[in-house]
Amino acid sequence: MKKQISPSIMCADFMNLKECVRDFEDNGIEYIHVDIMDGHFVSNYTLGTDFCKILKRETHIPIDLHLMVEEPEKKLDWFEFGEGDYVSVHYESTKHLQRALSQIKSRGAKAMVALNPATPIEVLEWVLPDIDAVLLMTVNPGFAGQKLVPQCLEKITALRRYLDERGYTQVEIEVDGNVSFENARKMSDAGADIFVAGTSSLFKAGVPMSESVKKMRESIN
Ligand code: S6P
Ligand code: MG
Repeated sequence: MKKQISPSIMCADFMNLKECVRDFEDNGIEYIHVDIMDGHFVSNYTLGTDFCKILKRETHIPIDLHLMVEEPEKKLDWFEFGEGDYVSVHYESTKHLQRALSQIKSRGAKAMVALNPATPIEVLEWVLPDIDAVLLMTVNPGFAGQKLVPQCLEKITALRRYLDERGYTQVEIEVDGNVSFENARKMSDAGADIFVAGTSSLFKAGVPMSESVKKMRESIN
């Protein structure tokens, strides 16, 4: 599977978002990771519905919507997404995971389950037919700038094996949290396919995006 980059736009300079999106386009960025937090599932607020709407008008790059909200199945309709976009819901956030995943698929988007570092991969067993990808959190969700939870590297390897053994070789693995150039290489070797790039890599003041993207591609390929 082709290794892809999904920059976390909550790490961008909000005063220069337009420029940032042009930079993504010029550098062949595959997805834009949009973190949505509700202050309950995680103790923070970030971006919201209007932001997604504007972003979808501004660029052709598909969005990678990461919903860190309670009961996402009741809120999916609030967001604009469709064909080509990825949408992830947390296993820990809903009693109706399968319903949420079907709702995402019915709109033509790719459905992902997100797992916190402490959540076992085995919870995926009965939703495997409903998913296109798994988002493995490699930090506890809520904030940028945290340190990798080290056992998550082994979890990537275990997840790849788990999916392959069950015949789900096409299901991709996305990693999110402290995806530095160094960690990205290890994550890629372990089997990750999509890399959420935040403050640890692409968003460093004074470093041109083209340089960081090149470095990231070298790390993951
Ligand atoms: C965290 C959120 C992430 C962060 C990203 C930041 O809850 O889901 O997408 O924005 O992890 O990257 P970094 O490199 O600062 O950890
Ligand atoms: Mg995220």
